[in-house]
Amino acid sequence: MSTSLDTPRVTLLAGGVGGARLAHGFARALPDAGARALSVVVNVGDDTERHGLTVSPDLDTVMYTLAEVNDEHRGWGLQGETYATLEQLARLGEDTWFTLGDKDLATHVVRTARLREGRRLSAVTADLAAALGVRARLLPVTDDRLRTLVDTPSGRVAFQEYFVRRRHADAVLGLTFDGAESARPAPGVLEAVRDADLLVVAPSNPFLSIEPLLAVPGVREAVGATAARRVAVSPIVGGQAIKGPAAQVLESLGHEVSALGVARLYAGLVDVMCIDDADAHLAGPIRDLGMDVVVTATIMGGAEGRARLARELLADAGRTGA
Ligand code: FO1
Repeated sequence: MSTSLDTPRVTLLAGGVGGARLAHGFARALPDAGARALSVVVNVGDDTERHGLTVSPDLDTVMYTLAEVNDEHRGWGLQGETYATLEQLARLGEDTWFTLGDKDLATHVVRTARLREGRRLSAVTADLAAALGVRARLLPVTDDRLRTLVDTPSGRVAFQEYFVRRRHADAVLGLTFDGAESARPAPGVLEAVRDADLLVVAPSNPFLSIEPLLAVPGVREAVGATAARRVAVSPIVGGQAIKGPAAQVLESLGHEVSALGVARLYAGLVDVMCIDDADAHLAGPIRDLGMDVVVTATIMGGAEGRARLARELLADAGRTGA
């Protein structure tokens, strides 16, 4: 393991908002949060096509948050958006249940144009992130097509149909990561996992955001093989999801809705569970699963709360010599 504690290498496995906020925390906490120090491997199972454009919501949420141009209130999209294009699209008969702002649309136009020129999603993402001033390395988990499909009581639907159009109100009976079996990790993904000193599973939805990442052949194995200290941050605090449908999804799929339920999912994959102070009483049962436990404030409010959580995780890794 490459270990210099002044310049630890951090790799974060991330979905949307929770992953983006913790990535922002590390970008602030690391002495030099450039591409060598911070890599964020991002889910693409939520990607969708709207109005002929390829939209990568989780990549964009992480990118905009790291660039500090995101809409903090919603967690996704850009600050100061306007919706003239969407209004006109509606007038022209398009279905506009997926809210795309005027400035956000520019990202999708550029991404789609470059993909059509034959460039890879990872290369296009790197260019977009650099253009917005993001210094960390932003990596889609794969350049290949991977789409999460959700089985609901009324049938199988595409991810954004479930999440946005149906407001994640359906019970989730099962998930398919379409394309995962034949997907290859994007360039840099396996290396980022292998070469990390600290590997963090973000407080993202374990089933909707993290599973599709791990479903790409080679990624779970790389997490298993890395010498990094591996930490998962619970997205469940006090029996509730910090954001989004994590609680309903855990329940629908028969898991306990608690930080302990999350720890059971990640047992064997990570060395440490990071849980909120509100769940301190679960530390014992989580340790019994064979994991170390970090108990701290995990609800990341503003930039300082995110950086504090990141520093706490770095300190834990430092204490254990990672
Ligand atoms: N989330 C919503 O709840 N409603 C939307 O209309 C919506 C549009 C949208 C557009 C671009 C983008 O990057 C994200 C967007 N999101 C929207 C968020 C997104 O659906 C979810 O955050 C993720 O896919 C779940 O991680």
